[in-house]
Formats: sequence, structure tokens, C-alpha cells
Amino acid sequence: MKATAVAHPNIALVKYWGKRDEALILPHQSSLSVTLAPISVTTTVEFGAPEERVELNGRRAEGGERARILRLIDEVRREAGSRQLGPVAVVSRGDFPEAAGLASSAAGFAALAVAARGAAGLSSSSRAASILARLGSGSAARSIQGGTCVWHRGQQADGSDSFAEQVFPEAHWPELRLWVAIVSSQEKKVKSRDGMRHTVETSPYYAAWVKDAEAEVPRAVEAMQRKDLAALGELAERNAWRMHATAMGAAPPLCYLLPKTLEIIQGLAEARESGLRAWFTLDAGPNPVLLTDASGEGELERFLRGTGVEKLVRCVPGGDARLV
Ligand code: 2P0
Repeated sequence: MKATAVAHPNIALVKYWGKRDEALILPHQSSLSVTLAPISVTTTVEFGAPEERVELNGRRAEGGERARILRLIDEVRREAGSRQLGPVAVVSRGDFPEAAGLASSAAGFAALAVAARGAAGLSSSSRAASILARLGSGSAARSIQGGTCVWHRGQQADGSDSFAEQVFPEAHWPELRLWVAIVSSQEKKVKSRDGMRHTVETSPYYAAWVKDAEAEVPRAVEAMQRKDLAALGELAERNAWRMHATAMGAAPPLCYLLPKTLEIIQGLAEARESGLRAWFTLDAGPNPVLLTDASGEGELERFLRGTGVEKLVRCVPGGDARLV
């Protein structure tokens, strides 16, 4: 009753920002993301362990972090029914800095969901794994499958139709490149979970955000289908701006950008006028992720090195979360 799984993080090009159900982690709108390789999280789950233990990156998980992990394990115990699985040992390790703003929680909960289902002998259904991963962290629902995934918001109150599904495998557009520009590796002051709740509760722009983001998902799928980098890049940029504008409209306002963030994204717009084919997206933090393809990568790297960022992480579309 032991299994190990590997999962990659993902970057949303149409963001998830706000829950309609806090307990079940059900979003107000659908979102779309690309799974990122080579960075990953590896998680081992063992049922019937000598004692209940949760270890993350070499240290014992405590408090809320441990509770979120055990909640997911409890869900697996419930699904396993009358079979007694016994105490659990969870050991998880990521190969990228948590502070990179790359939401290690997405890869972490995806790897946990796949490993826990495997260790308990449950089916390898990606829909079930996505729903399970979602209970740990919303964005983790989108790290169960590789390539491009859409997390359908769903309609059901129990969350049974709120899961992510692959729309294109990683082989559809292997030339796609995503560079994470680390401007600051300090932990952000307002975590995504709190920031999105605050935005839902106080931003007058929130309803417009939901309507617009939902409508952007099929347009993003279409741009992906055509491998139209400019269309996808423009869409990703406006969606990121709209998410941040909604958050900035909250009371008190929420701003995740640092001066360096703005310097990079304004410099990028200027560099595009001289032919650079790259666009940005920005999660709930200061580190932009730059989107280009293999032919634009060299020029993008030169541009980024010129901005004096702390660190760069080069990514390509990644594969499914999988048992190893
Ligand atoms: C996303 N983010 O779509 C958005 C864009 C951040 C900005 O999903 O509360 O860690 O655990 O569901 O998934 C980060 O939030 O939040 C996130 P919870 P999560 O990738």
C-alpha cells in the first residue's frame, strides 16, 4: 500500500481567481493552463505506516499545511470504504524553489492525489484524481494531466463536475516555451487563497472578471489549436491584467506587482515593437512568466538577462502526473 507519483506545476493563461465554495474549492469561472516541465514534485504515500507522518521538503508539515494534506488522505480513505488503510506516511519533495511563485502546491497536491489513489488501490481515473487534487488546492486540479488543460468550473453543488481535463497533449505544441523570471523570491504578503477571497468579497469589478474569463477560455483553446503564439500571448496578457485589475479594485487594494515586474512587462512591450515575439502572464506574485516559442527563445533570453532578474527558469510543456 505504497506508491510514488511525480507531477509538474502549471501556469494558467486564463487564471482562476475566486471561489464560489471555499470548502470544496469550487471556482466561479473556468481556467486554462499549460503543464510545466522539467520542474516537478515527487510524493510518496504509504498506508499502514508505523505512525501518521507528513514530511514536505525534508521538514515535518504542521498546522494548516498538514491539515490540507490529511483532508485529501481522508477523502481517499472514504472512497476506499470498509478497507482499513491504517496510518499514513506522506513524503514530498520539489525540485524547484517554493519561493519561485510557481505554486508548488499545484504540483504537490497533484502528485499527492495520484500517489494516494495508487497506494489505496483506487482507479487511475484522471477525472477522479483531478477532483481529489482540487480539494488540496484549486490549481492542482490542472496538474493531473500534461499539455494544455481546462478546469471546468462545473455547476453541481458537490463539485462532481468541477475538474480539469486535457484539451491538447504536450506533443501538440512542443516548441512552446515558458520562462519564469524570478524578480523576488520573498514570500508574498497575501497568499492567493486570502487574496482571491478578499477580491470576491470587495472588488466591484469581480462579476465582470468572471464573465470575461469564462468567455476567454474557448478563445484560448482556439489559439492553442492554431498554435497562434501572438493570439495566445495577447490573450494571456489581457487576462493577467484583468485578474490584477480586479484585485487592485478590492478594498483595501491588492497589488502583487513590484516595480521590477512593471519594468519587465513594459520593457517587453517595447521589445515586441522591435520584433521580439514574447508575451507575459503573471500569477498572484511579482514574477512574470514569459511565453514564446523555440524560434523566439534566444532573443527572449537576451532580453531577460538584460533586465537583471534574480533567476530564470526555462520550461516546456510537461506530461501527466504519473506513478513511478
Ligand atoms: C491560477 N492562481 O489560475 C491562479 C492565478 C494564482 C493566480 O491558482 O486557494 O494555490 O489553494 O485554490 O490554486 C493560486 O491559487 O489557491 C492560483 P487555492 P491556489 O493558477
